[in-house]
Amino acid sequence: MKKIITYGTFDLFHQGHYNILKRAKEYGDYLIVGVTSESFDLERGKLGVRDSLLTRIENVKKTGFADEIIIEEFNGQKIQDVQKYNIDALVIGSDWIGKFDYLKPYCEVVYLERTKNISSTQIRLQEQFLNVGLILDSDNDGGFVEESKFVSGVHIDRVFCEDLKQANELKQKYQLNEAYDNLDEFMDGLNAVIVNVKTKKAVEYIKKAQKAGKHVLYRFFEQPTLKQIQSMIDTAKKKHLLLLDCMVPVYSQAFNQLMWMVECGRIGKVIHADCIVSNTDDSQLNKYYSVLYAVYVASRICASTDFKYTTFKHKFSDDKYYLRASLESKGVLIDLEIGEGIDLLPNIKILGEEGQIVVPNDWWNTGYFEIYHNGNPVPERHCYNYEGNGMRYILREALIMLREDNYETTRFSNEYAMALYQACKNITEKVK
Ligand code: C2G
Repeated sequence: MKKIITYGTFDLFHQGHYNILKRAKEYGDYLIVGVTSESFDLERGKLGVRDSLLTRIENVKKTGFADEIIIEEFNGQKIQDVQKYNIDALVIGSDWIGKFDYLKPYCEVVYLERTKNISSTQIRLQEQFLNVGLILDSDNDGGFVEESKFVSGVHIDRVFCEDLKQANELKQKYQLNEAYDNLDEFMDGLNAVIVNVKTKKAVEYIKKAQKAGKHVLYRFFEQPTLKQIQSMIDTAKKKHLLLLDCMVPVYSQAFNQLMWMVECGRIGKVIHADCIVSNTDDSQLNKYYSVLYAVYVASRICASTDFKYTTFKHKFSDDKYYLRASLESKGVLIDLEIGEGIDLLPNIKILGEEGQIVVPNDWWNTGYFEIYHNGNPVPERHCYNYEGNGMRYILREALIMLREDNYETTRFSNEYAMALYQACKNITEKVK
């Protein structure tokens, strides 16, 4: 009996998938189909997958070609599968030519012509598409252009800058289609705008974009007034527009898995946490996010935004300071240390009754953490393949929200956001 194996995500099942399964089955007597798990797709950078694993399996099953369906969960599994299931040939579409030649010592590797003019990406694009413009005031795009390339359905088309010369330089640098210094012309034809400006003008840009009916993703550098934020939220609600603060940890898979482990009691009841953030020129953070990220961590660990505070600030100069805040809520004490313009060694340590979690280095952009269980000096190591600077996860969230006609993300509701902004204000104002 000739045993064949083939793999795929099989998202939004289409004719191309049907054809390859049919031909793979015809190539032998027994066909095993490996369907990719959600975490494996995330890890290999396939972020736009729409259907659940069960739906994708169900669709493969319905074709009647698969004698057996397995789940592909990690890199290198193909070698294990070929040996485990005694496979004679791997059959896969021609878009993978050469990529699986490493399996040739184990089985025959066959690349079959891909079905033309159809793909899951194409179907996704027809359904939801964000044509985005960038508003910048420096040569730093926050990584959005590079990150958008990983999210099908998001296209960054153009850039606006008050200074046309700089706009043109940015257009060149990021290989965009157009450069503008006129905001109305810039917004014409876009459905979303990313505001990544360092000055207080950010709020003005967001308001203008909302007035023109655009969805807005923003990165602040300094906190606007709570009244300004509330007014932006109200407009977004009224006009059914997205308004997303680009807070990486809110959307990062690795960071959320870490917090879910805390929530489900992996280290017992939490007693204390240290969270250190450092914002220097070369870090991706800024004054706004270093405080906000730290407070966000505190709110996740305590499951509360209602804190008692004590704060301490040491100023090195006008733009360099060491800020320390102790926040207490629900019997949990969180010590935040924030270095603005100075180097601190960033990390998070969470102490529970039954163990500790340690996230070394730039925890807001991490894929790695350790869990120490009481009495065991060897940590449980968790490693997630976290790629890029996290913005791709925010762009993906924006698409999902639009698709579901949902203008308030459950991960970061307006009420929750306002409470955090208030907490940030409390900390920074107390120590002015
Ligand atoms: N395919 C095809 N024609 C298309 C689209 C897809 O023949 N128009 C084939 C692909 O070449 C692949 C299979 O259908 O053999 C599944 O495609 P995807 O769902 O896109 O999965 P893919 O990302 O190619 O994963 O480990 C996973 C595998 O490497 C393949």
